[in-house]
Amino acid sequence: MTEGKRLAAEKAIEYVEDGMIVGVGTGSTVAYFIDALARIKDRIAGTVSSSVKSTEHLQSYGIDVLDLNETGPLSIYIDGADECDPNKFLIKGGGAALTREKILAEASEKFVCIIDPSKRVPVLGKFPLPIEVIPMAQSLVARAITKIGGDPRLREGVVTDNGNAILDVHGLQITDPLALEQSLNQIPGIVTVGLFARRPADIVIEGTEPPKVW
Ligand code: ABF
Repeated sequence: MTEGKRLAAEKAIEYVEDGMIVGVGTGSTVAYFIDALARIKDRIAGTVSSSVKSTEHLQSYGIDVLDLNETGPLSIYIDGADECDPNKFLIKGGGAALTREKILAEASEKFVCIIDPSKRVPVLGKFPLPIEVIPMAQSLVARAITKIGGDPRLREGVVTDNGNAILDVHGLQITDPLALEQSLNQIPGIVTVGLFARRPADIVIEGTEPPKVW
């Protein structure tokens, strides 16, 4: 599993061009990418990070972490996923960084998703769907999720970088990821839904030997 993550992460370096400001996701696959990025850090103009964890990792190498409000749109965003379907629709949020990850994906021209092969699924939903919620709305959102057949469970002991909570929703049949993302987005109290269908990945790199790019 980790070999697959490393292979995908190292292949993603090929998409980093001189002078780029690179959007950087979160998770163990991205950690391999940050390690590889450090080896070419003098070629890039800096990064924008999706979490405190990635920021600390980048800064440990002396890589500049910039403010998205200063950089404007990004050429490239590199991030992992928990699940990826044939349409490059993703479930993300296992790392509790889904809100800033979705912001960076939105801001980026090219979203390159790096995964080990185990993340590829025919249909999304085996991985419980992470949803970031405003703490006061935890119960309200949980009731709404239950009404649509989901089994929402609070991710104990986790507060996101934005000070919010995470509900992990089990048991959803996600036959139409785009429709589900759009309907959940309407529920007051939901900050971010861990479905990336409105803005899917542009390129997927699977950590096989050699890596599969599609
Ligand atoms: C983050 O990385 C999350 O969105 C996703 O849940 C997680 C995948 O973690 P890993 O790369 O450690 O499998 O982008």
